[in-house]
Amino acid sequence: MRLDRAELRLVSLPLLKPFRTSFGVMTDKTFVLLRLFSEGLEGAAEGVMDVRPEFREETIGGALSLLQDTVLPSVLGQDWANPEQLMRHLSGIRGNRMALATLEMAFWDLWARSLNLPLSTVLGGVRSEVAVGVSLGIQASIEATVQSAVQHAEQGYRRIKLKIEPGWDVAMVRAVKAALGDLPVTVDANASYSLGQINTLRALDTLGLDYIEQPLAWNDMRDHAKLQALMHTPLCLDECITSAQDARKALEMGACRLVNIKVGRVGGHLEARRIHDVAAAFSAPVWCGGMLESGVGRAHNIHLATLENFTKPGDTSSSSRYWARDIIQEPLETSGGMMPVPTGAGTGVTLDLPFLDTVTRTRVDVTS
Ligand code: OSB
Ligand code: MG
Repeated sequence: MRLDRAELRLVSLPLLKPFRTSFGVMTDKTFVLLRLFSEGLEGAAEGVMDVRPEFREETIGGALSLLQDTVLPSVLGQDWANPEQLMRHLSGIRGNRMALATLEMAFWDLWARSLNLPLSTVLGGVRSEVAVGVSLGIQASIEATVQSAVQHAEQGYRRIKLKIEPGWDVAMVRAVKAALGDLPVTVDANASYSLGQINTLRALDTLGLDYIEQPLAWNDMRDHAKLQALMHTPLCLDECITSAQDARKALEMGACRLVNIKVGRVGGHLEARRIHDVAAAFSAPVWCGGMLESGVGRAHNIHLATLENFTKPGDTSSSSRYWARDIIQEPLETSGGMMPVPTGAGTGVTLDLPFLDTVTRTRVDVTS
C-alpha cells in the first residue's frame, strides 16, 4: 500500500465523570488521533500518551513532534506490503512505543480494510465477542465505591478492578469484596507502593483478589519479583511491560504471573501479539487493558482481545460509561459483560467527522 498522506489531530473529549487514579484526576481525555490515507481508503488510530508523563514517560507533545517531523515523513509516499515491513523500517527508533503504536495501529486498520477483512481476522483472533470488566477510579467514599461496584456487577461485567493508593486500599477492598461475593475483584495501584509498605501489601494478599496490578514502581521489575515471592496473590504488570522482551524477563524472574497488554503502550499489534505469545509459552494469562480510549482505540483493543490467550476479562467496557458522545458512528456497548467485535473491514468503526471537528483542538496534514 502506498501511503498518500496523514492527518494528525489533537482531540479533547470530556469524560462523563472524573477518573481518579493514584497519579491524578482526569476530567477530559486528550489524545492524538492519526488518520492515514491510501488509494481511497483510510485507517485510524489514537495514541495513549498523556499531556503529562505520569503513567509512563511519553508525552503528547513529544509524540506529536516525533510523528509529524520524523516518523510520518519517512513512511509517506512509499509502498508498504504489510505491517511487518513498515515496522522494520522504523526499528532503529528507541523507545517511543506509544508514538510508534499510533502509526502501526492506523496502518493495520488501513491494511485490513484493503484486504476487506476485520482486524481480528488478520490478527489471528478466535472470538466474535470478548469478556470485559470495569476499572473503577478512586471514589469519594467506601459506600460510593461499593454502590458503583454492585451496579456494574448487576450490568453483567465479569470483573471489577478497583484503583488503589496508600490509604485507599484494605478497608475499601474488603467492603467491595463482601458486597460482590464470587465475582472476581482486582486492584490497580499504578505504581504507588514500595516494598517499605509490605504490611499493607500483605494485608491485600489475604483478601482473595484475582490479581494485584502494578503495585510497585513503573520501571522496576526486580522489586516486583521480590514482592511476588512473598505473596500468594498473582501480580500483574502494566507500566513495566513495553515489549515481548520485557514480558519474557518479567515472567522468567517471577516479577508477575500475568500481563496487562495495552496495544497502545507496547508499540502496536505486532508487539502486543508477541507479548501474548511469550505469555502463552509461560502458561501465563493475558488480558486487554485500556487507557480510557475513544471508540477508535477501543475498537483496536477489542479486536486484539480476540486472540486465544486473552483469557481474563479486559478493560474495554461500554463507550457510554465514558462519553456522552463518542467520535465514532457505531455504538460499542456490552451486554451481559460481553463486548461484540465489530464485523466490518479493519476496526469496523467509522469516524463521526462533524462531531470530531467540534472536539478537535489542532489539526495538521502531513505529506511526503
Ligand atoms: O493503569 O490501567 C491503567 C486508565 C488510564 C491510565 C491507566 C490505566 C487506566 C485504567 C482505565 O485502568 C481502563 C479503562 O477503562 O480504559
Ligand atoms: Mg494499570
